[in-house]
Amino acid sequence: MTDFPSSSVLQALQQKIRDHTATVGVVGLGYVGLPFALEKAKVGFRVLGVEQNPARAGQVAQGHSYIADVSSEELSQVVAAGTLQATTSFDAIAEMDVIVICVPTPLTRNLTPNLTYVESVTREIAQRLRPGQLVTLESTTYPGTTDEVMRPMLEQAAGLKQGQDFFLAHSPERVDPGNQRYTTKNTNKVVGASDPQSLAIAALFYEQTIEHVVPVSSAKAAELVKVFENTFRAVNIALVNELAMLCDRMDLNVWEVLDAANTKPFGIMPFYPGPGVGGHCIPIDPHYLEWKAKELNFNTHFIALAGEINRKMPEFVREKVRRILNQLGIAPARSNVLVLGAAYKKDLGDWRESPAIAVMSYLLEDSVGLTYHDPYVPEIEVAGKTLLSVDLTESAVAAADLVVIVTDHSQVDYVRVVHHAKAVLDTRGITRHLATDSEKVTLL
Ligand code: SAJ
Repeated sequence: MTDFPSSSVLQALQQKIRDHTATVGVVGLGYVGLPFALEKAKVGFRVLGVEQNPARAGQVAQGHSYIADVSSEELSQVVAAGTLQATTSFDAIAEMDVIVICVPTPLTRNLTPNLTYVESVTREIAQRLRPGQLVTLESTTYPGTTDEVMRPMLEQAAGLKQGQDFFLAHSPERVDPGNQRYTTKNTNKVVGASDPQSLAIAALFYEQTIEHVVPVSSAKAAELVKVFENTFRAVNIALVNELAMLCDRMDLNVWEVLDAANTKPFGIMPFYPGPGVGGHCIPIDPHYLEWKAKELNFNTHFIALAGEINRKMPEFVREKVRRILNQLGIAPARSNVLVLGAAYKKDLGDWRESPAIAVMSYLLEDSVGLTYHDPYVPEIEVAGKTLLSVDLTESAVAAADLVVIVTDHSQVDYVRVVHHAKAVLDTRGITRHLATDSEKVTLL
């Protein structure tokens, strides 16, 4: 357990955290905030979610979950018990002993950080900040945000001092949407703060519901840990995407090469090519680090290159579609193409930043007769058009000149799809180990 230097403010907060009588505010009830709020409520903290979207706040108040990894049954239990409430107002911020910020950190159109959510929330908190509160930022951002952006706003508006009157830390979220094995509770949690009191109290707070907390020496270090983690993924995914494009020129099967490379018992980690990189993390977070590095006159070449390669993949898929249609003797404008998958990755329904949307937009540009099926995504917007997911029937598959697998949802029967299809482009390699009519299938 963490011991503290004597300070009544600190000791009072320490006690409330230890006996779970602290009131916890969670700002932003999305795929990070809602699971977090639920875990804190389940151990008895009184949790108040501040959610800008009134519909979402209403759904939480009804105990209805809109996040796949949060069960409505568990949510309604804590709502009924009164340990979790939701509001759209910041008025109750002053009542909160701990305030956890889980708001989006998107990019602007020219790939620079957009901290408007973080700044506006910090402004609301600063107006109500009082001695004895702990504020932690979970949103992924560039190193320096907590100390250089949030701290001055909080200290100046409230006339309070970090580490003495209030406490401030950064603890990056590590949610892997859809991951059944690693959850908010058992995923190691990094915590950093720029004064020892804030670090100690923040570590104690996270230790109440997370099995292993990893303290680091500053908020900046914690911010960099997270953007490094996502940069690691972006760069490795880009490496295999580039390999896929090279194998295409060398007439080699990139899946065979990767499957064989991954038999090496040490020193390698599996990554696979795909139609592009989606979600609200991997295509975005590394550019926060790139932007900060540029401020220090430092070029992060890997990040720029990885982003460039990953953003190229939807067009590579378009090229493969054109090539296959050409081999079939069908002009794109006279073709029917069925795209399987709209979500950015398998077994979930999130299609934000999904490469499937970029692929479908290219196919519409080529005047392809486009339909799509995604069991998790009933409707999408592509290039200003609303498309509805079609039922995955044998006739729908047979009617297509080409079926393009873009998201490899587990519940789809790919053997049946290939059996009834005329031709298949598999951008996820999902059919490579299945007993299918392989001469119909082109792998990315
Ligand atoms: N992808 C590939 N090839 C791969 C792996 C992924 O093309 O080998 C694609 C996916 O299809 C998806 C995108 O990249 O479109 C991102 O996939 P992801 O597996 O990184 O998943 P995210 O973005 O939902 O969640 C990630 C977390 N996932 C993992 O670590 C496995 C983790 O990086 C972060 O906790 C999370 O982002 C976040 O919130 O930052």
